[in-house]
Amino acid sequence: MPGLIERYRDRLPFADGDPVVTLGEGDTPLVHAPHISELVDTEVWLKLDGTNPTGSFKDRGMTCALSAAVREGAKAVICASTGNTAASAAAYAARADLTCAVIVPEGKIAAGKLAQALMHGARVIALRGNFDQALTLVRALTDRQPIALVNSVNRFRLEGQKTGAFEIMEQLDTLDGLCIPVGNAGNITAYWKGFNELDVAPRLFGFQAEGAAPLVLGKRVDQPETIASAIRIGNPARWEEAMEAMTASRGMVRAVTDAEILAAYRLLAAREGVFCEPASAASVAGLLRYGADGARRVACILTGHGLKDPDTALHQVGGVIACEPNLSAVEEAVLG
Ligand code: AN7
Repeated sequence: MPGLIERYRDRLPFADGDPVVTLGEGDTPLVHAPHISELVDTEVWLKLDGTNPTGSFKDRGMTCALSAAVREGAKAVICASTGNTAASAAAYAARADLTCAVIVPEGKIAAGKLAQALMHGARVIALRGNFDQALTLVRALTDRQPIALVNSVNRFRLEGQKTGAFEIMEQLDTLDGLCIPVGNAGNITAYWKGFNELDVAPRLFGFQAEGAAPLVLGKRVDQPETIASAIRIGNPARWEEAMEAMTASRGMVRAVTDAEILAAYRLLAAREGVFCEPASAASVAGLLRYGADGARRVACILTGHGLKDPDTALHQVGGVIACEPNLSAVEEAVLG
């Protein structure tokens, strides 16, 4: 399957012959979730966007952001990130032979994402501050330096991410509701754009972590906290657009606790066979807590892969069973 720009060129701001930086992103599985469907008495589908090349939905936007950067003659790109954007920017920059710097909150990003950004050759800067401070600083820096900003304030990111809506509607004829985690609020804004372009209007149910829920509270959170490090964001860049999308679609933005996020995270892995990261599980946690509100067919966006953060996973589950290398010991270990 070709990458997103080639597949959707007629709906993306790229002409034939423009440079394309791709890793074959998109075309991710949309799978039915029988167990969760039964729990909420609604038909529930899971969009496995963690199966993108670098393990998150960010690749949809990054193919467009990096392709546009190359077209504009940029030599370097930069982003602030809670993890996934950094890994994705680093990979696509490596592919395009551009220099990349990423600014992440010190000690608050998952091991898998640090490993990716470093392996792809990015300059990784650990800020003694949070994501919101990092984003403010990179915005100021890119005003001074000729470096392309590839956070979702970059419009090409949203153009790429709207393709998630296209893919869902190619597979399902109708959709009543979309459950989606909200951090910097770029993805929910992009989905709404995608649905609008198709003339469909599922209700958008956005979910934030309780300790990082500025849209729910209606005010900035100066010290956001949540186990879901990807959405540990207190001042979303796409605040107004996201609120408009939820209002226009007759949706809602609501909060889920870390305990609810972790319960959904375990349930998805143990009952549906889907290992996503904690932030992604916020979409399912919200659906389980608040119900589908009359929507009969719902899709949950599972934005990132569980392998990003093995530390959080290993804290959630029982340990391994040590065993001597002989048959009776193995038999006992296996049968319990
Ligand atoms: C798995 O990587 O902000 O509401 O710097 O990694 O569009 O911000 C990540 C966000 C949801 C929220 N799920 O999306 C970053 C970053 C996962 C994420 C979100 C993120 P937005």
